[in-house]
Amino acid sequence: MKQQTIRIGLIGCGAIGKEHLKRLTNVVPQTKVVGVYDYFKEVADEMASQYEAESFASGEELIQSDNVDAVLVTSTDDTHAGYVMECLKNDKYVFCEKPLALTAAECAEMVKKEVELGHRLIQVGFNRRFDSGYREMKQALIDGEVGEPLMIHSAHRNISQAPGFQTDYAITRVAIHEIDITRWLLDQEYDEVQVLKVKQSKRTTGDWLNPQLVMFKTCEGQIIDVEVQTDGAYAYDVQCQVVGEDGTLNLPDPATVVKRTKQSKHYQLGNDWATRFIDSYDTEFTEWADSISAGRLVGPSAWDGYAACVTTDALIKSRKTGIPEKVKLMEKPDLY
Ligand code: ISE
Repeated sequence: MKQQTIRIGLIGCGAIGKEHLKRLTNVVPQTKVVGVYDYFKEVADEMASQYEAESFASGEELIQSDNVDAVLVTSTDDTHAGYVMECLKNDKYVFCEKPLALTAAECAEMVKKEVELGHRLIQVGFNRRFDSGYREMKQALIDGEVGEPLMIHSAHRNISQAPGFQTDYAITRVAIHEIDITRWLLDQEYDEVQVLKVKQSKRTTGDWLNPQLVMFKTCEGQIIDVEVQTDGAYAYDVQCQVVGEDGTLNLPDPATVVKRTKQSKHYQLGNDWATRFIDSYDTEFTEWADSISAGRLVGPSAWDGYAACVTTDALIKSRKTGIPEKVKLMEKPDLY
């Protein structure tokens, strides 16, 4: 049976928005982008004419349109909360890139509203949950292949940042991926978190702290360390090793040709998130569309977005106080 097309409205036509626009048009079979909005009207108009979509005068108008079934929010972080709340008011599915909001209080509002509605509408863009390597690690943990997981060592290294980058973004935009993926891998919430001050890199080009060492302790006492390098790294490199009672699990590097030449052996590492995690985005949106068609969202939820935001707040506080800070979550509603 042919599935019904899901008509998508896109808010925010920057780099990631354009990436997803292509994906929803060329990769995901059951979606069609029918409307776009961007703060810069000429950018939206250009995308609209390229993809035969309507250019809307505001994000709110796009959300309220009867022609739009589901909304994709890829605008600037400070606008996420407003658009997501508007989608909830209009009972529309919304996929929001991380972070779900700038504050935990705004995420809590969304959770409350969804609970009132009695069904999930929000999915958060934690794409790593759709990466085949992380999925294999999760399955190995579920199958008990390395026994009980005891700790995780991880690294998130970037080559450079766009102008305007700030110290906090290393937590809210970068380490937020590890905050989510380790909660998911271990199926645990965090008890406390900390940022440790470390020697600074001379390769940092902007006015922000780099690197930062970020630590999480789960409610069961497992420790996770994350080396966050936001500038000057040799490649875009994401590492994750789970240490279990009976063995370890390592996130695989992306498969590329191994070259043996000039008495050496090497292979190419990527330079950014798009090259490293491209397949995970394809799977993320294909499964999102499938779950909408099935009438039941299963991807990262508003609760996950909320838990991540409470954790980033505690980490930012810890960087200032220098001590571990508690992660205080509200009671988890049954909906999640
Ligand atoms: C960036 O801010 C992101 O949003 C990407 O998802 C992440 O992979 C990258 O490392 C960050 O710098």
